[in-house]
Amino acid sequence: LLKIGIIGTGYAAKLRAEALQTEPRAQLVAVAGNSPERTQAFAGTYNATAHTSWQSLLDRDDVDLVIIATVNRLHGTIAQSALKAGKHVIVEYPLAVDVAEAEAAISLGKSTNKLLHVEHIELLGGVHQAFKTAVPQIGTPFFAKYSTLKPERPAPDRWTYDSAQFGFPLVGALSRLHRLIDVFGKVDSVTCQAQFWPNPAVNNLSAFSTCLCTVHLRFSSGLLAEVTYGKGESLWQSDRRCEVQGALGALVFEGDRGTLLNSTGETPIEVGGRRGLFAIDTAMVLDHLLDNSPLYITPEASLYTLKVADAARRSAEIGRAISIG
Ligand code: NAP
Ligand code: BLA
Repeated sequence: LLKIGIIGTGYAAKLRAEALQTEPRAQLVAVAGNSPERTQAFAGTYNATAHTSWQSLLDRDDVDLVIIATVNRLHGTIAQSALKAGKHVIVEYPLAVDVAEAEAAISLGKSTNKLLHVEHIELLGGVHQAFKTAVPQIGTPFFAKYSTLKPERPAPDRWTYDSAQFGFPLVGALSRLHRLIDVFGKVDSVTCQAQFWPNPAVNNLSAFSTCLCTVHLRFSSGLLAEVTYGKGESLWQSDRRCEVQGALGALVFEGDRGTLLNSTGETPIEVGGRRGLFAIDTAMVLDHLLDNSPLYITPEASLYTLKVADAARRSAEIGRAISIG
C-alpha cells in the first residue's frame, strides 16, 4: 500500500484526495496546507493527519509519495526537498516558476532514483486528444491561433492574481504553450508582450487586477503560432478558441466544439470531456509505480515548455524576440 501526502488543500488537492478514496493501492495519510482551519477540515474529510508545514509532512517516514498542489512559487523548493527526503513526487504544473529550480529538481529525481512526475492534465482532455488526432487531416500546418481569455469581476484577491505566487502568466498557465509544443514540436524563437493592471484593492505590489499576454512562437517546422492568455476585471469578452490552418484544411475548436474545414466543407469533430482528469493522472502514476506502465509525459518535456515560457517573459521585458537555444 502506497502512503500518500498532499501539500495543498484547494481544487487540485481535493480532486487528488477524491481519486485516492476509490483507490485500493494507495492511502492518503497526511495533508499540509496554508490556513490551519482549511487544513484541519481537509484532513477531517479524508481521514488524514493535518500538518501545519510541508516540511513536517516530508519528515514522516511512512509517506512514500508526495503530491504538490500548492501555489506555483513553492513547487520547485518542495519538489527538491521531497526527493531529498526519499519520496516519489507528483507536482501539478508548473514544475517550478524558475528554469534553474526545475532543472535542479529533474537532476535530483535522477540521482535519487525517485519518480518526478509533472501533471499536465490538458494533454489528457478531450479537446487535446481530438486536436492531436485531427491535425494530420489538414496537411502541413502553417499557422495556429490559441486564445484563452477569462473576464473576472472584481479581480479576486487570490494567489493566481499575484505574480510572486503564480509566476509569469504563461509560466503559471503553462498548459497553453505545452498543448501546442506537444503537437508541433520545437520552437526556434519567441516574441511576447505582456500587460498588467495593478490592483490597488490588494495590499501587495505583485498583485494585479488583470493580466494580458500575447506571444508569437516560430516553430522549427516553420509554423507560426499566436497565443493569447488573459484574465481579470479589465476584460469584457471571454474566449476559449484554438484554430490551425494547414495546406489542406483548417481545424477550429471553440469551447468544447470542434470543426474540420476543407474543400468538401465543414465537418464536426467529436470531442470528449474534461472531467476526471486528475483521477486519470493519479491512476496513471500508480500504474507506473506499481506495474511499470508508461506515463503520458516526462519532466523534461515540461521543462522544455517552461524554457519557452521563460523566454516569453524575458522577451516581454526587453521588447525583442528571443531565440530558444
Ligand atoms: P487553489 O484551489 O487556489 O489552492 C491553492 C492552495 O495553496 C490552497 O491550499 C491554499 O491554501 C494554498 N495557498 C494559497 N496561497 C498560499 C500562499 N501564499 N502560501 C502557501 N500556500 C498558499 O489552487 P489549485 O487550482 O488547486 O492549484 C494548485 C496547483 O495545481 C497550482 O500549481 C495549479 O497551477 C495546479 N493546477 C490546477 C489545475 C486546476 O484545474 N485547478 C489544473 C492544472 C494545474 P489556503 O486556501 O488555506 O490559502
Ligand atoms: C487549469 N484551473 C487551472 C489552473 C488553475 C485553475 C489555477 C492552472 C493554471 C492555468 O492553466 O490557468 C483554477 N479553474 C480554476 C478555478 C476555476 C476553474 C479557480 O475553472 C473556477 C471555476 N478546473 C476547474 C473546473 C474545471 C477545471 C470546474 O476548477 C472543469 C471541469 C478544468 N482547469 C481545468 C483544466 C485545466 C485547468 C482542464 C488545465 C488547463 C488547460 O486545459 O489548458
